[in-house]
Amino acid sequence: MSTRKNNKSKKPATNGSRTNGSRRNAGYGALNPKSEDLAKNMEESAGEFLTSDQGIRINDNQNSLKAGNRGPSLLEDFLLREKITHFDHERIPERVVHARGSGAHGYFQVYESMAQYTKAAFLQDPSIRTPVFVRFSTVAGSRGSTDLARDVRGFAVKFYTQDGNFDLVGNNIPVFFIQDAIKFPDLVHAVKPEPHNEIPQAASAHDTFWDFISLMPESMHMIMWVMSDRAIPRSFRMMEGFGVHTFRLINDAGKARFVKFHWKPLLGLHAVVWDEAQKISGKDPDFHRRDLWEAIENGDYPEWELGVQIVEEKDEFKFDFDLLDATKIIPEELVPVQRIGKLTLNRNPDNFFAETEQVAFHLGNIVPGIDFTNDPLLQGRLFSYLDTQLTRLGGPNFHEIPINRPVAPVHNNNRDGFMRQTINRGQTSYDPNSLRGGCPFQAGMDMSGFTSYAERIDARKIRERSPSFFDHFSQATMFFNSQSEVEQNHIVKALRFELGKVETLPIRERMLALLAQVDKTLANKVADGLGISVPTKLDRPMNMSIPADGDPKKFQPKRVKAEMDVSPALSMANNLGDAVKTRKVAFLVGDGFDDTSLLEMKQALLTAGAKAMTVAPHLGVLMGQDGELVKADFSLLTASSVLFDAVYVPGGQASIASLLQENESTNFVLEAYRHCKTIGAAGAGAELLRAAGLPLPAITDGSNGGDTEPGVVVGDGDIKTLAAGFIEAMSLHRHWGRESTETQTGEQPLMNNRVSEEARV
Ligand code: HDE
Repeated sequence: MSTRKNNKSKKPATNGSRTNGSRRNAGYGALNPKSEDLAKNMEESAGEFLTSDQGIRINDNQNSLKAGNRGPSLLEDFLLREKITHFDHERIPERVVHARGSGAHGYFQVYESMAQYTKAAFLQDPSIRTPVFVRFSTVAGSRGSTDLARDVRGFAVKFYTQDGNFDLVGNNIPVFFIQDAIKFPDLVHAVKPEPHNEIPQAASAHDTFWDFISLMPESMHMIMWVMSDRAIPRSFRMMEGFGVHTFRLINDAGKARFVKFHWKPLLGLHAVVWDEAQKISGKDPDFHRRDLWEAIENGDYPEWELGVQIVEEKDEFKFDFDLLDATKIIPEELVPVQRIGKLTLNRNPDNFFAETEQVAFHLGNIVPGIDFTNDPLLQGRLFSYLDTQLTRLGGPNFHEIPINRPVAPVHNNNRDGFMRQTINRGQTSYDPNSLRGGCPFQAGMDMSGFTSYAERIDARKIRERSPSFFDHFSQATMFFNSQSEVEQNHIVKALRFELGKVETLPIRERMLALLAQVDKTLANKVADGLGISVPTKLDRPMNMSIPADGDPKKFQPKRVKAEMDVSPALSMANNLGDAVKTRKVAFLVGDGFDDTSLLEMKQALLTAGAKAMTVAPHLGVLMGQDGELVKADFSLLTASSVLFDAVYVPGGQASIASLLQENESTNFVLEAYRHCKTIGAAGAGAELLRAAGLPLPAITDGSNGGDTEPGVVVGDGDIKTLAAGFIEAMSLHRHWGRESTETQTGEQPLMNNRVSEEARV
């Protein structure tokens, strides 16, 4: 028996706590085959010796090997060299787009069999939970950039189905900037930091982006979305997801139908305000990442319903837009979204790099029952996603990385390459073969063998865009018309901000000319903010993306009579959902707080599913006037109102007196007020609101601010009534009426003015 074996049993004593591992492992197992699969690669150090990568136990991890204690280090020091070499190579290239992201594990379950439409195995049986890994992201910023950039959010879902991996690589906006993949590198070069000085980080508000956009009228629908509050979500958990392109569903009989995929969040759609977003970027650039992580750790599992819009093949040309054009939506009022199942995220990754960074999505990962269409953006993506991983993950074997490998078995004749993990046994690695009885076999269609949809194509090879793609403005106008007055004002302000950062005047002017094609009032409002006027003459040719010998007239945008002027489903205001559950309320308290007003409000919020957190002049423990002890979760220095959804100030003279000694406390409530959040105060708490200069409601019976000040809830009596009023006010998410008294002085509310016929192209 070797000594080593004996020694192995002499492990350092531990407190026996492998709690983290066992708690997490408790969730693994038969319920989630992917988690079980990942567990094979897990490493836990608790109770283990420190070793080299070769398994040699290390005795001294503090000193390199030297010739004498003041002498030079020796080349022989294999431990030093191994450690430093590994460290030197820890980084891999970040994603060329969507570099900044956060992921989570979960599962998907269909509500009832979709066999009528698709043979996809994971859409057949409501009792089956298909494991998923989801990665949310921003697009333009680098890996370490802020979560709160104004940007599209990626919403990529990898389904580990029994028939192989299906990746739905979508965004939180249902359309895209461009129609043809050949323009993607141009778009991305334009939005990324400018190449000469690498400024600005994670921002579209600069010349090159707007220069490109001002010459690409097809981007106008998308621009309306990214200038709207959709581009500054309150949380990943509160945004929609979209597959963007039209895909196909194919059933067992081989019948195909067109489909658009949607994710509908059960918590509703919510955003922050732009000023808040910019402040969060400084106070907590990991705001969305932290929000997702904490929600899952707290057991508040984020949920989305999967929706489908299904269009019969015979209806392909029934719409006034082209189903293959990714700058168009199918309005929900035309084709309703059927909710067919639910996605639940219930486990945080164990290791960011191994899972969230190394996950490789690919639009081309589809399973029998789902297929592509000829959308030219989709077609280009089919090439890009595999290709990009070769550089990012270093070779063709990235499908073997644990997070990427399917739970379905893999057998083929692909071989070798950098970092190959699989040990393929046997003599043959080709097909057909006789030496292995022809294995691995091709699978018949009745055995889930994938066959591409046999779409008939009879065409000339040509570099052209279909004229059915040329209406660039109708849906942009429809989006703008569908927004509430507040949402429209936010679009105006966003455009003023973005174009205000553009230094080249002709770019601003070209953008105003394009905006006028969407909505004249919108263009004029933006122009007012920029101190210039909307050009009367259009900068022609409006569309610069014409072939060198193409006919400029043929390539100009043209407006088709839209079937719909307004689609109420497009307004976030019509999709509030539950705005109380999981929301964070800051309790501003000092020593001597009123115990009842703190405890009863906290209880009421917890019952409603919200979170209460104390923010105090100092960290440590605070004592109430009746002796209640509470821990300060944050000090006024470590927290900020922008990190909370609402603010509550319990009573207690001494508590208020100590808060009033800190400027931060009045700033806290004032800023929350400006960001239209619900603010509540009990008893003496109202003094803090008054000191901050907040208008208080005429009534102080604890109801929701009445008509005078919605969202400011003050009570000097029963806390239960106050709590009910406070929670009711929170359920509205924000009290936007406050905005009209600010900054927009003298401006008329935006009406749904369409561009007059003459002004249109
Ligand atoms: Fe992507 N996109 N994309 N994209 N995309 C990538 O793939 C690309 C597009 C989307 O969390 C890259 O692995 C092209 C539309 C998401 O890992 C790359 C075109 C939509 C993610 C790539 C598009 C998306 C990516 C970079 C135009 C919404 C992040 C790293 C034809 C439907 C996935 C990578 C993750 C990532 C190419 C347009 C969504 C370079 C060429 C439209 C959510 O392959």
